[in-house]
Amino acid sequence: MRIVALAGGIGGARFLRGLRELTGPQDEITVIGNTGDDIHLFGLKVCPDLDTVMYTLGGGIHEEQGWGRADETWSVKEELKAYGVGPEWFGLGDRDFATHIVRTQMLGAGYPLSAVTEALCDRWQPGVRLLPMTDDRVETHVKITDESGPRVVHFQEYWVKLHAAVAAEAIVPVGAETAKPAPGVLEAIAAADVILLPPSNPVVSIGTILAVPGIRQAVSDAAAPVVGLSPIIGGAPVRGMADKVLAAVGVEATAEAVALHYGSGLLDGWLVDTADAEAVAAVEAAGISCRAIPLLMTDVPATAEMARAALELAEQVR
Ligand code: GDP
Ligand code: FO1
Ligand code: CA
Repeated sequence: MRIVALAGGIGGARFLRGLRELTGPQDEITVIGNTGDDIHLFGLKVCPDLDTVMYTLGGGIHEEQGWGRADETWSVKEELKAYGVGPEWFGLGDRDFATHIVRTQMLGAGYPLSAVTEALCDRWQPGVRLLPMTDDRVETHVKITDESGPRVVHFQEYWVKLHAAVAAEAIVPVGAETAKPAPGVLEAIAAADVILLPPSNPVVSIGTILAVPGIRQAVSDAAAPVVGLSPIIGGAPVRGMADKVLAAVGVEATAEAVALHYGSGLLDGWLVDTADAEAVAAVEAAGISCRAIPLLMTDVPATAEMARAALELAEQVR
């Protein structure tokens, strides 16, 4: 089976680990990764969501943290601090730095991000084909108003430095409007037997991928059923601050509202947690097949069970 998944960082990566567990060598999983979180720091290109997927599936992730490398050390960060060179609020460890150095060197030599990602994955062997949504530069920015007045900050500054503590007034995927899908993205979507939307952030992960011209259309035009899993359980994100960026696009942080935000034009099926079973009828009334199952990714077997339910729902709506 040819499976395509659109993915952000932690939620996407953990779901993919369950999906990979469930599937076999005869299945082909193509992951279209969000690059709107990318940031240039210390002259290096950092791709948090691609790296989170690559490290998680490749066995190099810091499990508890969900991002960055296991067994990390911080000498470079300390040395940069001694020079007074920041930002200090973004934690790049020594092992992680090597990834960004290799990536930046290859980009500088003229390789597109998709080729660089493939080269990095040669080492990590994630067991999926990981494609960036685009080879073009896209950076999500967030409009806020704080004591210094109205301003726009990079998504990482909003998320990591400001902890999304101020309201997000607008989310702007800068560069998305002129970006082209990376090679293989539209082809994979068109050839898919099933398209999955993991429990990733609907605005700054999946929303950004869908904002690349051609991708949303390709997903809704695809012959394959499209099934999503709610990142919201019981009216709150399981982890992180997705409610803040949902508010910026006028969407309530509920499993039902996120389904309606994607809409029946995009989604054929939607899985909500058993805690949100009362949302099933409303989602189905909107023309999206819906089931309630446990959606907490507590371990790989529980996550594989979620993936199994998503593929089963895809069969039912096909
Ligand atoms: P990020 O890029 O690291 O923020 O990761 P994603 O965009 O892929 O996913 C973030 C979303 O994953 C958050 O909104 C969380 O609510 C959701 N999430 C994290 N863990 C779980 C889980 O165990 N179950 C569900 N349903 N959602 C989860
Ligand atoms: N998230 C944090 O909350 N603090 C950090 O210092 C941090 C560093 C970091 C370094 C590399 C990387 O790939 C990811 C990193 N993240 C960090 C996670 C990343 O910023 C995610 O994009 C956000 O958590 C939300 O998507
Ligand atoms: Ca992200």
